[in-house]
Amino acid sequence: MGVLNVTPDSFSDGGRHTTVDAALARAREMVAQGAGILDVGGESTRPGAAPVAQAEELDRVLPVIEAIRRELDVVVSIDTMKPGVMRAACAAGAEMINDVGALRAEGAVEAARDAGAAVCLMHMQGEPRTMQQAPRYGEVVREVADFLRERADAAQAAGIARERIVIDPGFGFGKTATHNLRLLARLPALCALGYPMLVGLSRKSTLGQVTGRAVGDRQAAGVAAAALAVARGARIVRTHDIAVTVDAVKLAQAVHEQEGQGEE
Ligand code: HH2
Repeated sequence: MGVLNVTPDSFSDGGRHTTVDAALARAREMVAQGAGILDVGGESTRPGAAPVAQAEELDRVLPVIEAIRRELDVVVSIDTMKPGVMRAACAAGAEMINDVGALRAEGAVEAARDAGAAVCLMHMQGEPRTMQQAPRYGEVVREVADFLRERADAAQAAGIARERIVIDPGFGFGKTATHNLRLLARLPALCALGYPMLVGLSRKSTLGQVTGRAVGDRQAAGVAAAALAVARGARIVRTHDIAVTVDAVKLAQAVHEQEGQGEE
C-alpha cells in the first residue's frame, strides 16, 4: 500500500503532491514500482495535526481519486475519518476505507457499509492533536487486541461483511516507541484475531528512536520493519518507499511460507 498524502502538512511527504498532476505522477510511479493499493489522504494525522474541514478534504482527494481511476489499474483506498468523505470517495472509485478512527465517528459504520468497500480498522489511543502527550496502557497488546475485536464486531453487527475487514495496531497513534516495538514483536497475537493485518511503520519516529536517524534517512529501518511484520503475519504494508519494500515483503513472505514445512 503506497502512501499518497494530498496535504500541505503530512509528516514526511506533506506539500509534495498538492496538485492533481503531481499526485498522479507519484501514483504512476508507485504502481510501476509494485504498489497494489494507493492510500489517498487529505488530512494529516501526525501528532499535533489540526483537523481539516470536510469541504477542504474533499477538494484535495476527489480529483486525485478520479484521475487515478481514469488511468491506473490499482485499488484506491481513502484515508479518512469522515463519513461524508468516505461516501464521496467511494462514489468516485475508492474501494477501501482506511479509517484511523476505526469507524467510531457518528455515521461512519453506515457510510462504510453503504459504500460496500473494504475497511481498515486501526487502533488509536486519544486523538491526533494530543495522542502523543502521555500514551499509557496496562497491557498494550491485550488492550489493542480487545479494541480491534470490538470494532470488528461492531462493523459486522452493522452489516459489513467479515471478508471486507482489515485490522491495524496503529503504530505511533498514542503509543511510545516501547509500545510500538512490543506490538510489532507480538504481532502474531493480533493476527490470531483472524483478520488480515495492515501495518504502517514507514518513516515513523520509533524507527528514528531506534536508529537515531531523521525522517528522510529511515528507509532501511522501514524496510526492516516491513520484513519483520510480514514474517509475523502482516498481509498489507503501508509505506512511502515502494520498490525496496516490495522486495523485502516478497522475501519475508517466501520465508514465512516455509515455516512449518518440510522436515520435523
Ligand atoms: N499512519 C499514518 C496515516 N494513516 N493508516 C493506517 N491504517 N495505518 C497507519 O499506520 C497510518 C495510517 C501516518 O502516516 P502518514 O500518512 O505518512 O502521515 P500523515 O498522517 O501526517 O499524513
